[in-house]
Amino acid sequence: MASSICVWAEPEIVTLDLPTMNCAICPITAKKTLTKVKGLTRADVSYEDKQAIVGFDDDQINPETLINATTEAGYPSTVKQADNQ
Ligand SMILES: [Cu+2]
Repeated sequence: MASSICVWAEPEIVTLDLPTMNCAICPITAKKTLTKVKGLTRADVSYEDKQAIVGFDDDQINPETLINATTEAGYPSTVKQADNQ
C-alpha cells in the first residue's frame, strides 16, 4: 500500500477532480487532452464522478502537467487526495 519510497519506475496514479465537466462530451474531450500528454499511461475519465483517474510516468511529467493540460482544455482540475476511498 504505502509506496512513498519507491525505487521502481512504476507509474504514478492520481485522481483529478474536474468539477466543470457538465455534459457527456466533456469527459471525451478531457480524455483526448490528457492522452496527448507525453508520459501518460492511463486516463479513465468519469463524467458521473466528475473525475479522472490518470496514470503517468513521474520521470516525465507530474500532476501539475496534467492539471495544466486539462485547464487549457477548459477543465480546471485539482488532485484529489487519494488516501483512501
Ligand atoms: Cu461538455
